[in-house]
Amino acid sequence: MIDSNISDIKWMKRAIFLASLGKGTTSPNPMVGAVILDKDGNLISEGFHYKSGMPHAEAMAFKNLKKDASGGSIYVNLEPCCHQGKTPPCVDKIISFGIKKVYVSIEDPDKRVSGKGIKLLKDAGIKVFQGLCERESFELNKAFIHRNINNSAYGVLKWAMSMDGRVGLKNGKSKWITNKDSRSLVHSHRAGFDAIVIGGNTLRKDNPLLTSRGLSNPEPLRVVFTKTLDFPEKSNLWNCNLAKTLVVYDASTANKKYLKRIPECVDIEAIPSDNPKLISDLLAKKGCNNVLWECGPKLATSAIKTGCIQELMTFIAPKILGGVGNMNPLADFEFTDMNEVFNLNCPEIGFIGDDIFVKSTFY
Ligand code: AOF
Ligand code: ZN
Repeated sequence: MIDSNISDIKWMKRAIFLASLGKGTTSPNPMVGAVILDKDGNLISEGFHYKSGMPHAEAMAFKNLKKDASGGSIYVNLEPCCHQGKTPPCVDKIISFGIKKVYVSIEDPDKRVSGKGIKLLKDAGIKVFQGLCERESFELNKAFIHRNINNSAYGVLKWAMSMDGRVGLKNGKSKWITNKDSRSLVHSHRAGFDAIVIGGNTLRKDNPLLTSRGLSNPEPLRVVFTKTLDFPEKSNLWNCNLAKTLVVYDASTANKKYLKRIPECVDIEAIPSDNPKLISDLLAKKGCNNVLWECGPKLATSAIKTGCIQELMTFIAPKILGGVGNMNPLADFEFTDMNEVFNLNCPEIGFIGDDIFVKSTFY
């Protein structure tokens, strides 16, 4: 049932805004916000979920109550939970505080909930209105939803290229293609991710920091995938004071004698092949909802082929690098017909100075 009253939309948008304050800290949990009105429609409390293990949005809102909520309404961007997890079920709180109307934007895909929370509310005689602002709510929690449905992390692949589609010169030089503001934007984007993945070649060639430069706390997990384990003794990724690092190696090809070069503070996991899907699945198990892939052409191409990538973040600079041998963002997919190529959707385009930013999706 959808109630599209203007003020209901306003309160749901407020709940979505509150939810977004948890960006970068809630994983593996979703971002959730809650707004409570009294029986006369006055705002009496609000709250949001900050971190797994801490109170859910509804619990925060009930904790912050300024007035009696009985006979009132609550607006939440995700179906209230009905399970005992790290925290008690929100449905019980909603019922015990005497709320009469619950506005839910979208269902919780977590199998412990998925529709059961809404049913319990209805069984308790509460009116439930579902579907307000669903598009915005889906967009906000698309990574949480993706991980719950696919048991794999939502992947975003990023690259910066010239007007002629090059990401570096033949000799590997690529600093810098895009302008300073685009590069700062990448740092702030990183803050919204649970992990950043690169391949061994990128580590050896660029020795990146892979941090948000302090914009998020904790910093995203830095993940480097290697087929050889042949890493240098010194690397920015080995500095665990900046952020955590995880090395994932292909056990079928790597030489384990190199393991001793990796400092003890770095986590290490083996996967049985070089299939990047195993990395996405492993990171989902570790509680990552979303992953930013900042890798070179080979790993990026196989990440796309194996379904690890749901979204592209492309920066285009007004430069021409030219040259047949200069670097492309991707390797060959060996398409032989235009019917085989990927057709993307393009929900966002913007300018950063004279660079262009394009967000596109595979769905
Ligand atoms: C809500 N409100 O604010 C959130 C919900 O381990 P727990 O107890 O934190 O439970 C995590 C699950 O609870 C998570 O997977 C999702 O289904 C739901 N998250 N539910 O009613 C909230 N964060
Ligand atoms: Zn809950």
